[in-house]
Amino acid sequence: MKMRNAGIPAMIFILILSFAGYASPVMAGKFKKEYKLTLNVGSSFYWGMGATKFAELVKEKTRGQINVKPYYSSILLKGAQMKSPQMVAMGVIDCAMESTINTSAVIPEMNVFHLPFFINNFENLDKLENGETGKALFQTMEKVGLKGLAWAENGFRQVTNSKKEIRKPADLKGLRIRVVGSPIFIDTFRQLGADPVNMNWGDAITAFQQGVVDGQENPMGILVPVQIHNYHKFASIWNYLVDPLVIYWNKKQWDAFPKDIQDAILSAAREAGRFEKALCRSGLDGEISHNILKNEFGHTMKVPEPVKFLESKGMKISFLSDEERKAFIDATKPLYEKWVPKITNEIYEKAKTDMAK
Ligand code: X2X
Repeated sequence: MKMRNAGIPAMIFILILSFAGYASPVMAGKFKKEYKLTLNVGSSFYWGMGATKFAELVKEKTRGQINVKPYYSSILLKGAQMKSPQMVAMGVIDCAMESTINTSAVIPEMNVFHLPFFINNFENLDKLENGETGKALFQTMEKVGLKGLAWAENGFRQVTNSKKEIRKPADLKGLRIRVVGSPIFIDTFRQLGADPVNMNWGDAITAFQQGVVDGQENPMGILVPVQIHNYHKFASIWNYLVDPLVIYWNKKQWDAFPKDIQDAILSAAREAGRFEKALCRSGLDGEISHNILKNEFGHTMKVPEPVKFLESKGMKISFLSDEERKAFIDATKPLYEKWVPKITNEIYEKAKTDMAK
């Protein structure tokens, strides 16, 4: 009898808590043992090092309460890199450090970064991420159940191949180029007369080894760690589009975290993003990123000058002149008609405004 009476106030207490939104496992101090983080590359890539850093910082800043475990090389997705945002939105995976390319199947607005020859340099990219465009993109993520925490970077993508130097669109004619399974990439390379083949990154490395494809496109932060010089002799530095990364979390889970935990994870994401960006930009932005790495993170790059490094391995690295780039810009311009509406005019205009600031 006594027991039953005691149960009623307890029930009411729990009900009140749940209506107030507090009845999450968090309340009882029961965080999950492990929060799974997905990313598409291995731990030796700069992006992979960024994910490792994020996990370390989260642990440190939450005083061991939150344990993020990076699952490298899309292992949780069996390599299906384009599925990461879906899986995080569904809560099958807790969080991600993922490329905007791999996010673009769910959030087509992310293709604002992948419009050929639109963004062109680090300065413009930073303006977009820190400006109205970045804000709008994070809002779009929330609509599909993802909480964007911070930007990081894969980088400006450059084309490499085993056959010939590429300086003009005609040089790409007929070349089999591995691209990610994202339609804007297929469109771009078809438009330039190449023969694009879409393939997950996990299969791509074997395809380079076996010569199944003639070429591919990826940023320096991938080309150096994957030792592209072992497969391809030619690289053209054309900065044709950029590939930022976003650190994001399942929104429902995120909203249930107490404020101090959210703040700690956010701060970890920003710091890891800053570190990882500097890794990817080092040797490509004068002394800026070298100094960030040295002064803020006590980190020295093993390969401080990526271009010189690849050249020392026998690659021919071609920098396109403005005029040469113009031929590629003109050739890919017609794609804007199809892709700007998918990105939405609103985001496209915001991006132009941010870059003009
Ligand atoms: O698949 C790629 O090319 C990579 C590793 O750059 C991405 O995940 C977008």
